[in-house]
Amino acid sequence: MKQAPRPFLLIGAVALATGAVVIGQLGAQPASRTNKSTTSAGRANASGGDNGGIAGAIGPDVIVGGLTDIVKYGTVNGVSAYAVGTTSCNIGDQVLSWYDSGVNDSLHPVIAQNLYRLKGGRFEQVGQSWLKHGWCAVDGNLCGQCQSDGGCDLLGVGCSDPYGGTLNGTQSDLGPRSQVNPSTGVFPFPFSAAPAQGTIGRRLQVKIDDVNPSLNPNSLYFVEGHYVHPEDAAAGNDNNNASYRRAVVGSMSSGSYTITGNGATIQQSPAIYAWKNNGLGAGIPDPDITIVTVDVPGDGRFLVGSKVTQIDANTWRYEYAIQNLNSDAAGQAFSIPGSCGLEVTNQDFHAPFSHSGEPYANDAWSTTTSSSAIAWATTPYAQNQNANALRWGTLYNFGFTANVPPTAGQGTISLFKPVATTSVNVALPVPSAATPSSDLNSDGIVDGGDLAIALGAWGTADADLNCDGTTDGGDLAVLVGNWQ
Ligand SMILES: [Ca+2]
Ligand SMILES: [Ca+2]
Ligand SMILES: [Ca+2]
Ligand SMILES: [Ca+2]
Repeated sequence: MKQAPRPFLLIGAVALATGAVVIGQLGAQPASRTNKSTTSAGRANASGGDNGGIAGAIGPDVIVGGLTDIVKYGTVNGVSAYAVGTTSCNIGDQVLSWYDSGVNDSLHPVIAQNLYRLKGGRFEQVGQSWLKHGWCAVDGNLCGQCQSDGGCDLLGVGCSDPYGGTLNGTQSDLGPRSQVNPSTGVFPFPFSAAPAQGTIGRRLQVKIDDVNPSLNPNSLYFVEGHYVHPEDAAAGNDNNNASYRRAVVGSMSSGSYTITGNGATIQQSPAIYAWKNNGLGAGIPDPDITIVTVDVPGDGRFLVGSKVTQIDANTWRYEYAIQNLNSDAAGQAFSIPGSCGLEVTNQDFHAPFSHSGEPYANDAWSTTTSSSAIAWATTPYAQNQNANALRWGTLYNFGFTANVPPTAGQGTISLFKPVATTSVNVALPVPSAATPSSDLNSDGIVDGGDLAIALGAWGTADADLNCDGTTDGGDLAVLVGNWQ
């Protein structure tokens, strides 16, 4: 007879009954990981997509089978706190350790909870929690037939284990993300941290203005759960560890807005897939959004989403979102190729905030535009190891408006930590090469007004019409050639 679960685990079990669950579908694309373990080869279909993840599985393989109840805790200084219930499953063929004491006490999962908002075509992360440290895995059947191991210290093959929202919001069980290596799944335990602030400390924090319905009309929200476990990582099974579910913001009570889950948990899908799958409205995919994965050799995975929208005859909006799933190296910069005639406006950036004593900075990335690149960057590792790098479990946004339509190209993510690979390239839609307009004052005609500007810019790049880096007689020839 199996060990009786602690009574409050039933909270999660009850919530589960109302949470519809879908086994691996809708664009779950955890392609096999070839850079860490040869045993992962051939697992592309085993851990996602169409077959529910059982056949061909090798080793222990934890996933988020269900995102259940969402608990709210109130608001302090404009920041509201929540916790999201998560039910894990072991879809592998070996048991998964779940120790929280004794010599193996760090062989258990840590659980990240995140909140995202899809608003005005942009998909942003607006909240993140510290990491719930797991304890006591029971023998549920959410993801199939559980082969009971009879105790708390293992998650058996095929078994599921629920943590209700109140458990995932227990402040004393929440440790910092900064002490976890998401690539290896290794972390110290017990974790070290200053005492938690009352009400909101360590929990999933979101600025109340980011969920206020009157400030965010026509917005969709999504919660995400993500398990990190050293055995799952060692087996090369850690690219399927995040799942998302739509969430709906309700009414205000006791100082914060109610948020509830809505519809199915989309298993083995990092939240960035919610952008594409709901890009034209709830449940309506947007074919113009592309999501691609890029793996850092020996490290972890980024997912990059992009969407380009034509605003008018001569204006396009470029939106990129990068989710760091489990790269320990993290991202330091992102760049898109530029061109001589490219005109960029409204270049911007968005990141969720770290909190509760995590050591990371929260300053915005710098933005630059030149004829060679449109770029964003944070402080290099050599200058500040706690700079606002694109760390695991977060999604950052990069956007701009340009005067040319997109073409197939390549963006570059520069890595933050000093690892062998300094950057990775990713195929993306990027602005096509632009030819400078001779209508320098944008009045619709090429004439003396533009000539005056060219003469005033002599020796600088400000009226460089032939893309040689300066303004001189060559540019005057171009301008005169376009005279109207
Ligand atoms: Ca896994
Ligand atoms: Ca068990
Ligand atoms: Ca003109
Ligand atoms: Ca020139």
